[in-house]
Amino acid sequence: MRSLLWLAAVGLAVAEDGLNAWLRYARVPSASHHLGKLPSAVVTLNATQGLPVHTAGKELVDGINGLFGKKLTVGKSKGTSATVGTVGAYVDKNPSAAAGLPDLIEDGFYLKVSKGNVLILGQNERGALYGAFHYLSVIAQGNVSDFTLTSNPDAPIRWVNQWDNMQDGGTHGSVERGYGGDSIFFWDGYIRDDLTRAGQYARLLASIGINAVVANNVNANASILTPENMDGLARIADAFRPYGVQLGVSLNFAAPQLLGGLDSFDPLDKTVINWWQGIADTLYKRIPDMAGYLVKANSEGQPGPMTYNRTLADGANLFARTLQPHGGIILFRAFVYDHRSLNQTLDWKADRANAAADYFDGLDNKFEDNVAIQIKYGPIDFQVREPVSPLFAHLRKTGATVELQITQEYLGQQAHVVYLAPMWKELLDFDLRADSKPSTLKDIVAGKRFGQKLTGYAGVVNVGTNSTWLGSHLAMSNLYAYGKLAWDPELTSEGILKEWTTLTFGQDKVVHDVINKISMQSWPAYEDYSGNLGIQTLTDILLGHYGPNPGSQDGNPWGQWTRADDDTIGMDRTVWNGTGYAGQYPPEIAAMYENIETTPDNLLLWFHHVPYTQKLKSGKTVIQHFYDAHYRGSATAQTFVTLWRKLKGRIDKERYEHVLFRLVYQAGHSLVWRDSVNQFYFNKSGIPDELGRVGNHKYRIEAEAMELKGYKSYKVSPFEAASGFHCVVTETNSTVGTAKTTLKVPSGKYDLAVNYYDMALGNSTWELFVDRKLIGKWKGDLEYELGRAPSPYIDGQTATRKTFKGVKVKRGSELKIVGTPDGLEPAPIDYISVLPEGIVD
Ligand code: GCV
Repeated sequence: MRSLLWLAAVGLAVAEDGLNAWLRYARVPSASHHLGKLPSAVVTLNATQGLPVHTAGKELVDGINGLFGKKLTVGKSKGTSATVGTVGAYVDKNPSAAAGLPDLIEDGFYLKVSKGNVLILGQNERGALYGAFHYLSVIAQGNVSDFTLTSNPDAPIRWVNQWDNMQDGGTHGSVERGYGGDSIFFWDGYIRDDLTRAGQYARLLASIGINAVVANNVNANASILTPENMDGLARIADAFRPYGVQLGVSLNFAAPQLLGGLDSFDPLDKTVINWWQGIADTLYKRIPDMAGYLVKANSEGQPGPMTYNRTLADGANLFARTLQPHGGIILFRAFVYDHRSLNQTLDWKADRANAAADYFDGLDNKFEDNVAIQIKYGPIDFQVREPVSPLFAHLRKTGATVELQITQEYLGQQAHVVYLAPMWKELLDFDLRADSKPSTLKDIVAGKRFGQKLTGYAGVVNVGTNSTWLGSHLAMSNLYAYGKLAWDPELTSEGILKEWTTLTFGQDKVVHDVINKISMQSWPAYEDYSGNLGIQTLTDILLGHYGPNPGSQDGNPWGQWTRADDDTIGMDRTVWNGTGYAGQYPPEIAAMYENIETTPDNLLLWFHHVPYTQKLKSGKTVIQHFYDAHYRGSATAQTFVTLWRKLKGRIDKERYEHVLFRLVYQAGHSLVWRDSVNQFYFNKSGIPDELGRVGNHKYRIEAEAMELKGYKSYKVSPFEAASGFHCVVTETNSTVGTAKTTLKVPSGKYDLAVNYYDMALGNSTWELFVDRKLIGKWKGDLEYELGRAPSPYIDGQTATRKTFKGVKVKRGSELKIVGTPDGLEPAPIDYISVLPEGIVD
């Protein structure tokens, strides 16, 4: 008790693990001054335990207690009150009030705050809960003034997709592209017994307006539909229901065969249709409010209707018809392409980017009314920069949802801070000029442009059992922003961030300034130090999609090609000479991308194949832009650490240290990115950096050039993942290695940066000595600290930097690293930089 009082007195939050994210309800400054402006009681209209209005009442009680220390009574009282319920229930009790109420659409809410009385009305129960969360968010930001607000969602579909597997193991583990731990829903082939986290997740999602979650991976395991697992799904739906979040299910198209024992999964086969009808009826019996299905078909090895020469519409309609009696909908994915047959060498016109429009053209009026097409924002796959998918302009009758990715698959996997709202805003604001009329993506997915009813947003989130949900506290601003933009795409990235920061970290201006600076610079910085000018992110696309490996894009049928050779780079997607992709856009946009002069620099290499010496609008050549951008981006990443350090003592230690650790790691890995990408293109093009930086690192001592005992030189592949293309590894997996050198620098204080490889095959130990004094000792255990895809290789995914600041050395000092291997990790070292103060290289 004493310690609790003490913590309250110093005003510092207790250590926070992130579980409550932005719904912490932490005490606001000067809380006691505001009590008079808050309600004293909560009155819930039409509240049934386990449904959203009831939840809204509970949140109001808990929220106002936490935020202000005011305990609300429940039920009518003489004083002020917060009344929450549906419009219908309110008007039943107060018929005369009906005329004064605004028009609300599904899930919308009306909020009126006046002298401590609060009226929260939802068009439906969910809307009432959204209104309650909105009110709590406003007061949590310290605003207790009177206001009136009518808020309707921009689009009806605001879903989250989890890519959770039924089982851990396999290529992708418990959550495919998940970096925050194991699935909160499934374990060992079944639905978890304890679904507490599912309920907590639904709470967070409801507070940002998300109305459905597809819990299982689009690469679906048919076993999700066994009777036992359908019972389990019903339990997930029960955990979601108090928050108005509906459950959606991903299907495996071949389930009739894989699970049902039929000899076919042909969507036009009567027995197959009946089988699926049985599944729908069974599911709805267990989950009457199920949202519907999500289907990935004929893509990346998944089965689909094309196996039987049926169209994608035949496939989607099969499910649509089985759901119609129950009111469910289908989100059918446009991410359809063949990853096996594309041939880069033989076919200049082959292009994965063409696939979606090619497959869906001609089908627009063939889909049932309860089908919407779910389209990734760009035509390839969640890259750091892609043009908006042209398919959005093709579907006029069938509704479209835009698929965004909150889990940072190609964008640093939550080990790098990348605030994504600015990227999403650019995409949503992009005007496709369909029929030469304003046709922004946001208007298309709101159904405003073409008038479809079933439109909206799908966000791939992939939270896990980690208490931070996504594996990083700062990454949660992306989830928050996703929900907010799906509700209202007019909001600004900075506005959303400010709100999230206040709710997550409080009102300290310094905290705000730092988080704003880091976040708003993070996407441009990441783009700078990864793939530039629309060449794609350049992650290793054959392995974890995480670290740099530009060479992995080409020479395989995955179709993420860059067509980089010794002189030229970029995909020619023009109509006149290339793959014709540019021609999939409406004429004004097609003309812009067709012409190199009017193609924006940031998408130049997406649309055009050019020499490295091609001049950009900035006046720089492509290759010099690569070099400069990589130096600029990685330099920005270094500043994130300095900025964050200002927050020591201003936020709780737990979150401060967690974020600091990641930012230090990111700063180091941004240098790995910089050097790998620059080295790769320098080697290819042979064009030197005008500023002489690339390949020249005067502060570096290559490990392979040191005096080695028990260590040997090792040629790294891909070559650019090591400075000097080599590192050192211990001679055996059980013997210690030593690398020594005599320093030739003037005596003084230096930062010693050791670049090493932290593979997922063991936990080697490294010890750094100067003149026999131990400077530092660390383990290769990042696989436990960072959720990013683990790699067993010495490559750009595992390359890591450890820096020791301000170390005293003398001219002639002996610098020594001792590496003790562990498991299959041979304590690899790339190089050591001896850096004068203020220099990072
Ligand atoms: C769920 C990319 C990802 C896959 C993902 C796929 C998809 O290829 O790397 O992990 O599969 O997209 O969106 O279906």
